[in-house]
Amino acid sequence: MAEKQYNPKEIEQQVQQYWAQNQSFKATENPDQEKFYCLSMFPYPSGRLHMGHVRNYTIGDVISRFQRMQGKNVLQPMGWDAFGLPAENAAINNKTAPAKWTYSNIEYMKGQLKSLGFGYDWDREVATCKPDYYRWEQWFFTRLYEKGLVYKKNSTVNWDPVDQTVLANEQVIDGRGWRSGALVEQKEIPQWFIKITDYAEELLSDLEKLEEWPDQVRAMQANWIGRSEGVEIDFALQDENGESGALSVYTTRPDTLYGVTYVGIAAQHPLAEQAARNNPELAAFIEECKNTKVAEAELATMEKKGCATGLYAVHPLTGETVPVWAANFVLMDYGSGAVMAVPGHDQRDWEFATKYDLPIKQVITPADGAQDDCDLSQAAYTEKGLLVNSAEFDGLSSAEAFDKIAAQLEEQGKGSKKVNYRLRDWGVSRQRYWGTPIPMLNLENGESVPVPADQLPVTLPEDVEMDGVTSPIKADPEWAKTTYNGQPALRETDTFDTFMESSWYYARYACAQNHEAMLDPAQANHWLPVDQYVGGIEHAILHLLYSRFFHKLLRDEGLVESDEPFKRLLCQGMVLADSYYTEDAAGKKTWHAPLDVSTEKDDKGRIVKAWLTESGEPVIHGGMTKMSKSKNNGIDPQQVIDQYGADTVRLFTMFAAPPEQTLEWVDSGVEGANRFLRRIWKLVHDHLDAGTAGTLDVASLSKAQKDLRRDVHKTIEKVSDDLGRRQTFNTAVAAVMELLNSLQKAPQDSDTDRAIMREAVEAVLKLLNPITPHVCHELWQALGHTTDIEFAGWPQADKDALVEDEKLIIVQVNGKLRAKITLSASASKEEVEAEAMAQANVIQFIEGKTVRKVIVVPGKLVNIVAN
Ligand code: ANZ
Repeated sequence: MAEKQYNPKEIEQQVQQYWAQNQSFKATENPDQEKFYCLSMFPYPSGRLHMGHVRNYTIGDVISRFQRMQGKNVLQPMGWDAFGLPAENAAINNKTAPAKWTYSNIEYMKGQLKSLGFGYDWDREVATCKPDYYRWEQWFFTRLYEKGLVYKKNSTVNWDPVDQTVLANEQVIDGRGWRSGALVEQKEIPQWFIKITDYAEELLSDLEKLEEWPDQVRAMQANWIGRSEGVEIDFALQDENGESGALSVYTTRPDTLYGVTYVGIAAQHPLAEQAARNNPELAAFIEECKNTKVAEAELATMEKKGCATGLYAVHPLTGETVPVWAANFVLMDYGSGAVMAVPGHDQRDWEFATKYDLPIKQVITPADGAQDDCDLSQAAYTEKGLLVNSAEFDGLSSAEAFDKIAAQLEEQGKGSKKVNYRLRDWGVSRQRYWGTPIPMLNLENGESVPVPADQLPVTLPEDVEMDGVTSPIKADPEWAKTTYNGQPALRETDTFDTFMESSWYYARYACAQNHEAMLDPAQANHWLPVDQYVGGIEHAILHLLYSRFFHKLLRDEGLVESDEPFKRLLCQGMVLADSYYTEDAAGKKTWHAPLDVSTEKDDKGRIVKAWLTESGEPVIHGGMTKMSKSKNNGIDPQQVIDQYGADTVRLFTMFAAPPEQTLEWVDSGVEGANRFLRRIWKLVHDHLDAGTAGTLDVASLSKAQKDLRRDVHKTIEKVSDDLGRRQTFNTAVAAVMELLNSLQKAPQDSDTDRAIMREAVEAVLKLLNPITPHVCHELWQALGHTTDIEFAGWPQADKDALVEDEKLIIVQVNGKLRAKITLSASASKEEVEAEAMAQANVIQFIEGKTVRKVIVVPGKLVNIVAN
């Protein structure tokens, strides 16, 4: 007799041992079986799993197990995004080396993942900080260099003076470093770039192929790539000596060409720098701009500033001259670093012109004649419309004028149509230590060459001491020293952006143990593309774009055949929890951990009172907010696992919300999930105690038995759809919960009753197995099976069982419910109508009235219209 008490700790350990011994999740290529590659974004080994991880990985595991039960050959790997800044900071704080800290975190977190019962093929584990991983990244980079896809360029970077590192634009928040909070400075240093812009068009157009990605993510990527169609126009330049060269501008609105009243150039534009040589005011302005780099998003709102350069530009069509101004809202690295300013129709140009008293000229008028919308003394009119004050182009629409003006410029050799992308090349150099060393050598003659293949990998020393300021490989002058063809050379001491490692790990899993090559094309092509990718929406742009880019690079290197790495994408929502704080007299908030707080709730579950459990001091409820360090409202998954077991945690995370939505962590919900598992446990054991089950003879079932069986098969149908197509795991659980209510009430007296119950509990265990695999495995064995439920196949709904013999029909008189009747599903319209009209309550409500119309919706409803 099986153990009666549900003891998650014990069974989870046993089941996990079973999986390990049987290598249940080891994936081997098998050409005869349909493959399914399910991948969750790998974690940064920060120390402990957080609830976001738990949610992410539970979703991935549920999908994996579901697909395995569909008979597919499932690959679900796991690894570590192990390079990055936090390891350095932790190492400094804990006086240890980043490597040591990282490896011990990996070990701990791996144990946590195992204790959650995730079915990973651990033989394919990768840690990106290991040379056997990053060596291939280094090799690939040198390949890209040889293909001309890599270059070195001096460029202005966001410099965090505290972290001593370059920050990406998105790491600068309100002008400060995202981590340190320090005011970001501008600095020019040589950097390595990869030409992602060469792939801009394909990255954009292939978004269309990603039909199983959320629209929102595709839109975000398209926006980031930012394709625009415009015209590049040449303006001749004049200084006091007459003509001197030309200046090219990029515009998306050539229809406004006749409205140009000045030309704006970036402060870093060579012309501005040249003009500044004998113009101290301009020189000062350029200097000022150097220290305030603007993110593109701020261009619209920032204060416009500028300085006249003393140069004049000749309008390409009218021949008039307009002044050239250096302006802070013109970016050097977009288009040509210069704009034709049309203050009448561009708001930035308008603000600038208003400030510096430059002329504003109208050349577009609203197409619908609504002149009120167009008051250039108040703001620019930025809509498209009809041309005015534009010589022979007057009266044309903006769209027509776009083509005609472009054509005329082209004819005169003064311009041409051009497609521009907002996407910039990918700067991959970082000045930090804990990353992949960039495999380049700097020679004495100033040249840079890739590290020869036989000298790869360039290994990062792991046994180092961090002084908190300088990267150990920069601090040690010996590290960089080497030779190249007998000549002294210095290794590059910058490391790669960690997005490099996460851009191809999904492919490496296909052949993680391969020591001969980056990828084995046969294995890679067997598993790729990833069928299902699961991860946070915060990666909607950069990580996913870089991975898509890398995939195309891998393809062009002949390593993979597909065009895209991830077929279907699911972005899970955030995990929220209640937050609590106290406030001091100065308004400073102290956030308290939910664990330290007691609450009183009203009958709707709203918190009406909250206090610190220990001291009784009242605290303010800060609402449900994202679990975070700053609000101190993180709930440690480990604690919940220890208390309730992994299955409860998994069940709650899947049940509490649809996967894309935010999940509110509620203790009572966790308890509810645990209670549900106990009920299942009891149901199966009660069934076992009730005696042997007979064979099921579907032909001889009573109505009640048929009804119950129908419930079971309807549930199978619904859960299959919910876990597969819809990916609404919460409604799948709800359906099983509902079924359980009927099952608990069902009699188990006769052989047939027990046979139906047998079929039902087996179905329930299979349906729940993807979500709560430990308890299902255990109960499956308790039912006497010697097979592993994971490989027992998915239950199929019996179509015959789904057929309803009888239907409940609602009878309304003038739209109001007056009766309910149960009729054979095969009853004809006439029979239904007759039965409805015969109901006592119906007779009463139509008495004295004339029946005008009877509407019969078969199997559902009869509406009688009478007056
Ligand atoms: C004249 C004009 C008139 C413009 C008008 C707009 C409206 P997207 O769509 O983002 O490509 N621009 C061009 N290069 C720039 C730079 N380096 N820094 C800042 N702004 C720049 O935007 C293209 C438009 O952005 C261009 O079209 C140009 O302003 C501006 F009624 O030219 B437009």
